[in-house]
Amino acid sequence: RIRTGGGMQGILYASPISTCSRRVMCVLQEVGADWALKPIDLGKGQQKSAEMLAIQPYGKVPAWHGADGFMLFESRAIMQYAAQGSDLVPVSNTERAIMDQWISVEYSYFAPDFLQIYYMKVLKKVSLDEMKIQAHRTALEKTLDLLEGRLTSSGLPYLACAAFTLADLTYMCYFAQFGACELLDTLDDRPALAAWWARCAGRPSWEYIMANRMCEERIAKE
Ligand SMILES: N[C@@H](CCC(=O)N[C@@H](CS)C(=O)NCC(=O)O)C(=O)O
Repeated sequence: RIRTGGGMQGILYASPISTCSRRVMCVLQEVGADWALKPIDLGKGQQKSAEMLAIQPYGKVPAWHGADGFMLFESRAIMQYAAQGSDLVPVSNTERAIMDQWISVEYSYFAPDFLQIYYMKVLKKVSLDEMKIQAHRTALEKTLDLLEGRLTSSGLPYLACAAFTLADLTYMCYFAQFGACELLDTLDDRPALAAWWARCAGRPSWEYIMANRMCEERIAKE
């Protein structure tokens, strides 16, 4: 099988500092896509403009508009679309199934608990309630234990297989906020997960999308 990927060309409507946007920007960098950024200022409500609603009916970021006219919203769908045929998706059926399992865990269990903490501690769009934070933290720790257990029992550096895949990538935008969410101590007694996160965060794709120069270089010309 020939591994392709990277042939994508288009514009990503995104907020460079939003978690879901970072998921997609990281994939686009990983596969070497030819992409431009249309920055959407969430604080100014630009995600609710008529132009945005035409491409993302919920008025959220990110959304993809390909040079071929293909449009797509939902960060995980864009992530999967961009990664097709690339090294981010294992060729083996079982490895791919394990990748899908951890992506589903992220979406179904990890993100719902993590985001409640993030909304309270960082975005402040939900009023701070320490009891609720504790409950979400306890629930989140179950998933952190499962991730730690997976890495430890497999002896692998990444979640699905020996290579970095979407299973790892999909969590990165949230782990990057662990400091701001006062969750970094959860890694103290989970050494395999801490090492995994250091490995992921050191990827050139991630360092690039987190760097200030990224916006200047990627901004779409009007
Ligand atoms: N499930 C969606 C979530 C999109 C989402 O909630 N985006 C946030 C930024 S991470 C947003 O646009 N918030 C602004 C708003 O809701 O008005 C995805 O994965 O794309």
